[in-house]
Amino acid sequence: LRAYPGQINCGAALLDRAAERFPDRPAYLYRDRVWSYAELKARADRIAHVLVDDCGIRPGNRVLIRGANTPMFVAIWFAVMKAGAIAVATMPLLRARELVYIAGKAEVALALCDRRLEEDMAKAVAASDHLQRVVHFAGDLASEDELERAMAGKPESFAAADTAADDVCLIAFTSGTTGQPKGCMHFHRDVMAINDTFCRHVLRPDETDVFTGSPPIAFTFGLGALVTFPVSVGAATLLSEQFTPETTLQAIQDHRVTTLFSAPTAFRAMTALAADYDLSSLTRCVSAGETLPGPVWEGWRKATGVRIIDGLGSTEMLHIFIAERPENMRAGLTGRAIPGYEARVVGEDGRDCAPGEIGLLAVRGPTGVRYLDNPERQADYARGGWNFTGDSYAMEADGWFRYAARSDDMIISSGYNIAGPEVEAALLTHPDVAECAVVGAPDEERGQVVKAFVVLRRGVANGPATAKALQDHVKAEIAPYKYPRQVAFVDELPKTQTGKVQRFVLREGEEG
Ligand code: 3SK
Repeated sequence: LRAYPGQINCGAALLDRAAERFPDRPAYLYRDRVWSYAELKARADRIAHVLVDDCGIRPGNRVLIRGANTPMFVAIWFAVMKAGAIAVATMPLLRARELVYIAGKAEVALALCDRRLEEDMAKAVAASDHLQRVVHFAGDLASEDELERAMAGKPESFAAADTAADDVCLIAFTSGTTGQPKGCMHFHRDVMAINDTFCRHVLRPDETDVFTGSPPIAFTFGLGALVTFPVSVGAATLLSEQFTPETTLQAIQDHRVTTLFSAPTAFRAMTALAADYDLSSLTRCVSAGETLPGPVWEGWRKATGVRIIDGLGSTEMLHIFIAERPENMRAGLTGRAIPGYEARVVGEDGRDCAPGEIGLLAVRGPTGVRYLDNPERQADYARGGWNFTGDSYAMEADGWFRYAARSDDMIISSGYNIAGPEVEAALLTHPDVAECAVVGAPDEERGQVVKAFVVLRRGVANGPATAKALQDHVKAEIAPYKYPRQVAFVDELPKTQTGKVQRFVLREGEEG
């Protein structure tokens, strides 16, 4: 891993370098517009002037950004970095109550908001003790807006704040898979490090690549995928606010996309349609954020010839720290610790587990957890210099990691340890199952029993006969003791804004 200087500004280090090396290459494609790197930099610099000269932003101030995946969002993010301020990027679907919570926790006074999302922002400002000012921007580039007008008179160049490598530059909020979102602070050097680890060693892109994908930029998976990774090498990125399986496939064909980031459910949906499109440009596909079931991995490989990189990352660690090059990827395995990171699997007593034994994943490297104002969670996640991510894994003798479950998703039934995701993967191989989530339900006799919440494909009847067919199917696919003794049919699964299933909501429902 590169050693970073004591003073570094990640916005300048990434964007100014790309604009210097590749001024005329396309940086962002959006609707019918193409922004070159020179244009992206000029916009980011003008916005930085607006932040500093007009809004009084000083290094260390926090700026909330509210918008969908648009080039304006990217320019604002770089402007905040270059001004030495701290970006608090928020998902577009957040409602006023959630914005008030985040603004309060992160102590944010200024927000930049896409005007298409102003309604909840206005309600949040009215209800917040912290938010004082909102500057609107036209994320769709369809009109002259407040920010565009303020930018008009500003110089095209901005001297970036002289920030320390260890200055906080972003506060990312977890998506709430285990309850209330928690703020995680990251430094300028952390943003540099994700490019020098996952991007450099696993993706290995260059300026000729074309990136696209569905994760929101406000989610750190999307921030790396669609902002820092492509900009670090001068590649082009296609952004869209709303990707459906069809529009994503069409975009890959039309723009000769090489590098796609998405989530397991989307890969599954796209697999069924892939034959109708020319996807021959694709060389890298990355899935993260949720467990990638083996059948989805295999289905995509058969349909496209591309082996999905199933990365393990977290908001606490900023990005992916276990993954593998696509040509090495093996079904059912996540990969090895990315160069720069170390990972091990330990038992509840802190000793290292034997090869193949399931335990708690611990990781350390250039990034790590720094919770905002949450010493209890900090002490729980960071122990003895290692980050305990809350995932249960086994490490094989060759250093490859095999995912078992989120530690909360391990089900103990009659003394058996059953990983919920394994049962989910088995259910997903049944043609009637569209989506499912498996949790432990309390049971007097067995302690817990395996319970499956199933969303059926359209038109499939949800009676006892279907439940029995699914149970028999699981018994035939994996060790029969793992079959779901209870099956509940639901119209949809509870999910976070980043698309992660909130199994804790299902579990709490069971516990009453
Ligand atoms: O939360 C996650 O699953 C994740 C995965 C990859 C990169 C970043 C994140 C937050």
